[in-house]
Amino acid sequence: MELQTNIPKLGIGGPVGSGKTRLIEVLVPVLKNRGIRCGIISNDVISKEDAQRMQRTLATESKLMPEDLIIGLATGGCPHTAVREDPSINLAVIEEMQQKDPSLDLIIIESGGDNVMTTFSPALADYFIYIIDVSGGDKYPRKGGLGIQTCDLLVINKIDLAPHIGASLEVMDHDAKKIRPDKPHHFLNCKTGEGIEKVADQIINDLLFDKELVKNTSKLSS
Ligand SMILES: Nc1nc2c(ncn2[C@@H]2O[C@H](COP(=O)(O)OP(=O)(O)O)[C@@H](O)[C@H]2O)c(=O)[nH]1
Ligand SMILES: [Mg+2]
Repeated sequence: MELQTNIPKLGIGGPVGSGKTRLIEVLVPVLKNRGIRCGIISNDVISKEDAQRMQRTLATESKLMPEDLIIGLATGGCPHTAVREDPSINLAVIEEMQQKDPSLDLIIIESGGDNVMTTFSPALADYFIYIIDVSGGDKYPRKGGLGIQTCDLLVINKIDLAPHIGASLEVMDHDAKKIRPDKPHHFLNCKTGEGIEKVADQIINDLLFDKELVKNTSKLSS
């Protein structure tokens, strides 16, 4: 069988607890509604807890996708290595997934949590989302870091917590624009899903639409 080697690959990185897994949980149903079928790889240092959680939330409970298209990788060592320096294990899993289901449209790869320095190898991810949350205060975007500065899309999550933390979304918006003048950022509340349609639109526009791989997709409003 011929492999669809050009399958679009979306990398998601960010600090521990910023909402990487939760973002995937709210993104997959929205993409599915638009005719996009996803496979998921979740990298973590020692556990496969996140993959097991998504197998439950996205497969067993909601039947949104087959359980065997959600793979957990316990990578050991530094969380960056498996997605940046040596992505070979992730690439092998992607090849297996494509063999299992050649009609997949998108692979989502969650990186292990980091300290703002994650980036993905271009061999592994065609599009890179970095997700931070407001709970560390509104200083986060302006302090920068490789992930925040180089990602294709910056997601600022947990906006529901901003009033409790005393974080100003206006300041975060201003600083994100300043540090990434030509690249997008979106605010998100993964608890309610507020903002997820904009994130999905951005991914479709930037990663999928160009490649003409969006099937049965409602036309994006321009
Ligand atoms: N209040 C609130 N909690 C969130 C939001 N997004 C994620 N969480 C919670 O934050 C915790 C960490 O999320 P998770 O997706 O596991 O983070 P990860 O370590 O980056 O994968 C979980 O308890 C989530 O339920 C959000 O938008 N608002
Ligand atoms: Mg996670």
